[in-house]
Amino acid sequence: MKQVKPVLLFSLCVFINSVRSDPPGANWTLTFSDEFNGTALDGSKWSKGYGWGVTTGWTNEWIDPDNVLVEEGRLRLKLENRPGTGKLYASGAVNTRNKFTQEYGYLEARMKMPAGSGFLSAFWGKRNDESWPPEIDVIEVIGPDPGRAFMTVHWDDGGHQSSGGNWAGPDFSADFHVFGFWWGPDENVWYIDGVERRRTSNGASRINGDFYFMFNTHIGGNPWMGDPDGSTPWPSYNEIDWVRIYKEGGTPAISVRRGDIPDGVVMAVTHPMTLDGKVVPVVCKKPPAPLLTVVTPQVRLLLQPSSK
Ligand SMILES: [Ca+2]
Repeated sequence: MKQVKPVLLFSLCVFINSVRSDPPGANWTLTFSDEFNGTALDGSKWSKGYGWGVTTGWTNEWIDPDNVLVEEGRLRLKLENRPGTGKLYASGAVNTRNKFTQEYGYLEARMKMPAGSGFLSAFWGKRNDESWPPEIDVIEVIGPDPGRAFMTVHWDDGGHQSSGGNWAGPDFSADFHVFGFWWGPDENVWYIDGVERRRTSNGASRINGDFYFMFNTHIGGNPWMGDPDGSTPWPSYNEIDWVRIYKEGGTPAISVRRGDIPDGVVMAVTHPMTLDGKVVPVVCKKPPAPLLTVVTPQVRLLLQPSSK
């Protein structure tokens, strides 16, 4: 046992290996990740701007490459009250178009979004060929209501269709939180800090193709997030600590040693894993089980990918 934290009155939280989250469900292979530990954006993974350019037809920001910063171990998208390219506000955005694409899998990022009238911050994806819809919104947070997570999918079925929901949680502008999305062919599931917050099968069969992925903050021009006003703080930042994308398949993702598990604990495993080097037979629920697996009434075991 490497770390024990009390999380509830009678509970312990046991972290094995590093403090990283793990995609729920079956075997997963990491296909894309960025910890943003350097001093500049990794151009082999990302381009600055949106996949199609530096502006949108429905918002009032323009993407200035100088507003895409990698510092303090984070990707920081700087938001400024500074006009350019026919738009009112300077913002940052990054995308993986033509550099990384994937169909289906598990997407996860640790983010802190800015509060303030006019901001709409997102982690999302669409087809690499720019056909639209479909679209996946792993997470959208609007600055005027930063304690609410919007989770939406869009698809085409004789016209644009969408299925959205939201969850009122903590102030997502106050601290970092982990936003996860299971993209399956039959169902889509959203997780926040490892807890399932939404699932729907609506449109799932039509949300397919090679997608690329983006982080950005739109600014103004739409009633949803409003326009910046005198209370909007400048500059503000949309911060991304890390992003990890997984694809189903491969070898068991989790490996633990018996000594890592407290004596007397009966493990109710919902993840493929090895124990003392032997694969533990498990039944993977589909759609997936929650990330946090209750092991006993007294103990929760947060299973982590092994780096060994
Ligand atoms: Ca980081």
